[in-house]
Amino acid sequence: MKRRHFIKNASLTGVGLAVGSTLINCDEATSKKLADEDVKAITDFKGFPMVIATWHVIDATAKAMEVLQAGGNALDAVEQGCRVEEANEKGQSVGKGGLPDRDGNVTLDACIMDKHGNCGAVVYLKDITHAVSVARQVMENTPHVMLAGEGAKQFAVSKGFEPENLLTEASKEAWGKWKIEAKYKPIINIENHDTIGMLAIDKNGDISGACTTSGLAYKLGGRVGDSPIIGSGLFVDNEIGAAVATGLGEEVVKTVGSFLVVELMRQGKSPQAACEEAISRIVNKPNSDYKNFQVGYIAVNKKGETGSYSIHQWFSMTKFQDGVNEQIQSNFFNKTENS
Ligand code: SD4
Repeated sequence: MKRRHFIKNASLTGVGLAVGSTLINCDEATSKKLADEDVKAITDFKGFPMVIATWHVIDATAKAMEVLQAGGNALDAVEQGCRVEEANEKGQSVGKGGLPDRDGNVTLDACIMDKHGNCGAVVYLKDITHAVSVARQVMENTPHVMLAGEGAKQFAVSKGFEPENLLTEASKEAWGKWKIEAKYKPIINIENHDTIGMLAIDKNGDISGACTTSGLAYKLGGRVGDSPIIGSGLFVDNEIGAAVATGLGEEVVKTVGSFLVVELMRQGKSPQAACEEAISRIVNKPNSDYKNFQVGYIAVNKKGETGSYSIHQWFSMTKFQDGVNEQIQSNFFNKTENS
């Protein structure tokens, strides 16, 4: 396992103090815009720009950082970062090469959210690799938030996206093997929990996020998970922070997980504590079946502090900050058995 990277930058403490009133005092935070001196402290913070993502995706975070270092904004960074994994055919849970539903259709879900709280999403998108970019087009070029299925595809084509077959030979073969028993069972921590959620803070201290997935392998045709649902799979509040989820989407949707994490940060919790509380809402439900599924959250606050937490072991976050791009293993809830 790689070394966990702790932020030890003295300027962070300064930023923490400077923006502390906004982040810690719930009443003020909900009603007040950042003061000028807070904004200055944030933009002076050496830890920005920064990017975090779910799972081990250092090529994706490297791409996002390249955009940020070139002066790009957080929105461009998360879109470009997610596109790296969407194009990676070896990743069987995102974009091209994603595992299909039980009928053999690869269907993609994605969303994006910017510093103004604007958002766009696509669900059940077929034949278009870069779902995250279609989601951005929905946000920027339609009066809507979400487009689904055939309408989403037609919209993408009208914007110049090329339709292509997303079912690779490897995923077709995996589907063929699955069909022998055809049992639907979400599996903990394999490729079918490899949704890419990415959160970035640019040099101005502004936050954006994106999330893209082919959803759970061998799902029912038509099934949509948490990943394109604003508030569930992703939420960004530029005054507070952002969060993104991975894992069994049904459980994330039921607890509106990413919105919950951000609201907990608004109430003064650290990103780490907020992720832990959101997981505790799932595992502490009466009759929770949490031993049989995984959910993981990552979060960042306005100070650039991060957190990640999951139900089971082996969830990880990739973080690129202060010149270090690395995978960080997440702490997790279920310590009672090898998960
Ligand atoms: C979903 N949250 O569709 C996604 C699954 C996931 O990698 O994380 N896949 O429920």
